[in-house]
Amino acid sequence: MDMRLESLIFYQIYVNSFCDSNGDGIGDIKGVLSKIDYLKALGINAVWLTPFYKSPGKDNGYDISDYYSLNVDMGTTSDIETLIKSLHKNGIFVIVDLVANHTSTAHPWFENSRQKKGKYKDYYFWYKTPPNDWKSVFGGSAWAYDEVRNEYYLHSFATEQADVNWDNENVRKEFEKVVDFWLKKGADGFRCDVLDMIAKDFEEGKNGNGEHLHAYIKGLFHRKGVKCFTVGECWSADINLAKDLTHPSKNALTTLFSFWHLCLEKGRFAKGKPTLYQMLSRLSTWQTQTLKEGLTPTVFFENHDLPRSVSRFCDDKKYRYESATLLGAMLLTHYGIPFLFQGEEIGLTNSWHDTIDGYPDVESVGFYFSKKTKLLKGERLKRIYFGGRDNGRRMMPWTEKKQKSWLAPYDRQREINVKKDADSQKSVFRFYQALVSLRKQEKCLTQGAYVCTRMTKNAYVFTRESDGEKITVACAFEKGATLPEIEGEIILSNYEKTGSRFQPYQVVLYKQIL
Ligand code: TEU
Ligand code: CA
Repeated sequence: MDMRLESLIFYQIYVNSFCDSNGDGIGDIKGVLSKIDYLKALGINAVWLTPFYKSPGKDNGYDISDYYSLNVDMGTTSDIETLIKSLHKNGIFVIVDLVANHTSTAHPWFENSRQKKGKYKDYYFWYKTPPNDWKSVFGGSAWAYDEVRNEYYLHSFATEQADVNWDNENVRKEFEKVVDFWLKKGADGFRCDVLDMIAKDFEEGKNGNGEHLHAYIKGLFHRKGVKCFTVGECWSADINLAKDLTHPSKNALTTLFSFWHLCLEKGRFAKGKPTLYQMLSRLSTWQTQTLKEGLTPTVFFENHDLPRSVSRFCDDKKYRYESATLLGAMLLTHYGIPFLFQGEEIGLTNSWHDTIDGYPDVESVGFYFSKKTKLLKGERLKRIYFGGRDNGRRMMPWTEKKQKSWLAPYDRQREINVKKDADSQKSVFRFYQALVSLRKQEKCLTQGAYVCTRMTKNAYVFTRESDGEKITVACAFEKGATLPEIEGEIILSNYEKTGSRFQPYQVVLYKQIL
């Protein structure tokens, strides 16, 4: 298997909603197994599987009650072993989710801890009274009272997700065991959930990014005999943190997810829509900064926590095909490791639902009820429709037929589904296929220098160059743009005709032998 960093093209599988093999309405491991041909047709060579571990499901599997076994809905240990083997056989590298900042309160560690049993006593953060006013990401105080122990514990997310105490050596050892276990099962690495939050600094009032962060990560992944790919989810990452955690000399992470280019509003439910220009100009700055520092960045626009990029940054009605293919080109021609998210390759859009029942995510529900007196119902639903996490979590629409599902299906499933896309003249999937194969073929796209030559309110142009070859990627935003002549032969475009006047969301790739 070709495991060189620069050749990786990831596809994130939200297992709960990718493919349901037994018709119970929940995606599962056997479902993923049945879609390997689809992944191969797309051409990706690595997958990230979201949590499939035992969990009460208060935060869709990110509240784990046993790191070593599968949730019954997901399948069995033998299913995951078979899946990893089959993916490997097909040349696909596999990373699994490692949720190390918190466990479910249903985890036996928490049960033992609330009873102050043995070594578990200090596995979590316990206080007689809350020591600060930290807030939970999902709303309200981050401190909850536990009757059994008669103390408060920290939960940065849902009340049922208690933060574990990484300052405790035994906790660190527990996670080393978890890492070893999944590597032994064949996983090639980990996507590490909110990894910047594992090191707290109570004195400085920082619920994350504490002074021991680097040491904890290095201790976890750079032990004797451990060698794996790691990507840390770090919402707080700036270039300094990225340097500290992902520079090869630092022996910490392979790469991280920085959200700077995606955090353009004041919170996910804020009013208004960011522009493609805002997003891409930050992406461009991040490219230049990371390249200069010798880091390997990730490139992504969607995941299971984000709304659909076509709806968020572009036009999901009149120009849906053009928008989706333009974003695809941005994903696959930049420097770094691209992470595609399921459904992005067919241009899935946000989904409208008339009641909050259509958006059961804990974060959306929290927003909906907490703003009851401040915003009208229609406005609250509109905000959730634009920014909510359920947009990425609905069952992958393989055909127009709506199946039984744990979450209401995409509202436009009849119009946007895998089969329809394949049958269509303008197939987003086929454009992605072309991009993926181009990325595999053209060394300059993976290893070449990145130079931004134009970034205006209406257009973006950049080049990738190495070994006497240059690819120029030019695109226009929502209004179209007139661009100066670009040298080279056109190798890909999402419009039939290309002149100096670019149409809305037009993207063109030019290749030049120098
Ligand atoms: O996400 C981290 C996280 O903080 C996001 O959920 C986001 O910042 C939040 O929605 C703010 O608007 C990870 C997982 O990807 C997510 O699914 C989990 O809910 C969360 O951690 C807790 O494990
Ligand atoms: Ca199922």
